[in-house]
Amino acid sequence: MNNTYFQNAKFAGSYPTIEDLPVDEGSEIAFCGRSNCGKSSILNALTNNKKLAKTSKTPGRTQAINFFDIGLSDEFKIVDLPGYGYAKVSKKMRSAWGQEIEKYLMRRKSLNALCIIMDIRHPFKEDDFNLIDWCESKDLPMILLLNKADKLSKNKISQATFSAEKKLERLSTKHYVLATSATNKTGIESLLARINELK
Ligand SMILES: Nc1nc2c(ncn2[C@@H]2O[C@H](COP(=O)(O)OP(=O)(O)OP(=O)(O)O)[C@@H](O)[C@H]2O)c(=O)[nH]1
Ligand SMILES: [Mg+2]
Repeated sequence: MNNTYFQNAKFAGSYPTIEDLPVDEGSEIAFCGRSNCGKSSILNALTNNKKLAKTSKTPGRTQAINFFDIGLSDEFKIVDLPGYGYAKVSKKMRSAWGQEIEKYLMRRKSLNALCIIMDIRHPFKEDDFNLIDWCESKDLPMILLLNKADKLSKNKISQATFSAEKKLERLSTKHYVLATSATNKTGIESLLARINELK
């Protein structure tokens, strides 16, 4: 029963700065990753609701800290963060977002785990490693997604998963690697199970 879609998920608010965030209680999993890796699409896949979080072909779609009440319990939320590494916004904007995200990550006591999403074809960029190392330093559990798996053959997916697991061998913090696709739903059941476990 644990792996059913979060069908009762609801948008719970959008916050441009951390000063306005809902009270820091309960538990949250934050979705992080480079712009365009599919954070919002994965959230929609988990909830079986294509309209829940706004997605776009153009990187930089999500521009605030967005909270979703997932319907598992009153206290548990998923937080969809703006992507990092998006070159087209001005440097000033980039650093302003970066600072808000950083403040959220550093200060939020309810943050229970991170779901770090990467494009399976271009994983482990410097920003991704920074986040992974930061989780390791805080002993914060992480779920690492190799997303857009529909773009690769089964064989290549296995290779990418194996190679990711190898890269993360050194970590002592709890972590999981999953190949996913928001498009054809590969790995979504496993992700539901992991979120249920870490919530
Ligand atoms: N083929 C494929 N495309 C995907 C997948 N996930 C997302 N996309 C596409 O990638 C683009 C970006 O998806 P978003 O979910 O908006 O990405 P995001 O990480 O939320 O982006 P930002 O909000 O800009 O940080 C969209 O065109 C999606 O349709 C996937 O698993 N497979
Ligand atoms: Mg988004």
